[in-house]
Amino acid sequence: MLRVMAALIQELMAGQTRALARALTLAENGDAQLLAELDAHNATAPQPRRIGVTGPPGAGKSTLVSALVKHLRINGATRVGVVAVDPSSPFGGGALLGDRLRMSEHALDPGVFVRSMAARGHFGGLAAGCEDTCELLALAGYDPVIVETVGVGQSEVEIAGVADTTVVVLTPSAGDSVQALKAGIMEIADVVLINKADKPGADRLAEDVKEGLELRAHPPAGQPMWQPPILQAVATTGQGIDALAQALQSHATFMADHKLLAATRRKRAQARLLDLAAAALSQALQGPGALGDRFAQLRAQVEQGQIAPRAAVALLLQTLGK
Ligand SMILES: Nc1nc2c(ncn2[C@@H]2O[C@H](COP(=O)(O)OP(=O)(O)OP(=O)(O)O)[C@@H](O)[C@H]2O)c(=O)[nH]1
Ligand SMILES: [Mg+2]
Repeated sequence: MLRVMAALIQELMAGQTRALARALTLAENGDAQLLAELDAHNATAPQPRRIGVTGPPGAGKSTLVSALVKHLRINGATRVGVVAVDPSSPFGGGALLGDRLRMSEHALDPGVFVRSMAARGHFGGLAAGCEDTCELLALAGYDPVIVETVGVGQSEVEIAGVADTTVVVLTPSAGDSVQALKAGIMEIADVVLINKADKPGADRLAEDVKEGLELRAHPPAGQPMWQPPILQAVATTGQGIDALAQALQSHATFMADHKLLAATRRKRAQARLLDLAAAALSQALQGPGALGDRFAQLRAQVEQGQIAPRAAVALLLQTLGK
């Protein structure tokens, strides 16, 4: 079976789109052999740039990503990958119709691959699943990989963690800025893009965002500080996309100049370790084996009121410590 997976990885690395699609589905279903094979290759593979695009529903993220993809393709990117993540949708594997439609201008371009992901499944959580998807696209030679995430909230912030550079998209519509500031998404922004600048209120929003960014935590003394640019765009016409591409390049250069990319990726690996360990532990607690047995025993005691949940956890940790 492992040989089958090795062959599949070879095929996707050779540029076979069908092999890539199949591997992505296997990864989403948590196929241990495929994932082991992926890890083995990943250890040595070069990691392409990852761009996160995030913001409230309907802000124009997909339209923007589509325009950016077009720009990148015209300017020399041979393969651009897009992962559209919707934490609120239970459907995946390309069921997000809106994204499909808005990306359809690239449907005939073999240099563009679009994958949709949803909340369902994903051992270790959606962020961990998204990481696997990005890594498979990387192995298949897609560079950069762009991750679009819908929503404002914790899941969005977590998924933003898979990117090297995060673009926060806002619109002049009422409430966006307030919401963004509240949900702490200013903290994750490397570039703030005010889309729908054809509508009134874009300048006003830019002012609010500027104030919001000034409240951001500063890095430890002596460490360089990146100032997120605040851009305006009209994704539907392509206005402002050049400036966005330039800002992305500037951020990449800043990261490289100050050797921040490796640190960012190490931090990402740590977060991933925690996600995967927590999921594995949870699985072990409910499965067969010594840990599962001990947990079942303690659960029975809690059920019968012989012991309090917190005390049971203390005992469980003792078991683990041995
Ligand atoms: N007026 C105007 N409309 C825009 C602009 N960009 C996108 N839209 C429209 O806004 C709507 C939503 O665009 P999408 O690209 O699907 O937005 P999204 O953020 O990806 O949406 P979700 O993925 O559902 O959160 C569409 O009708 C777009 O045509 C813009 O710059 N100006
Ligand atoms: Mg979208």
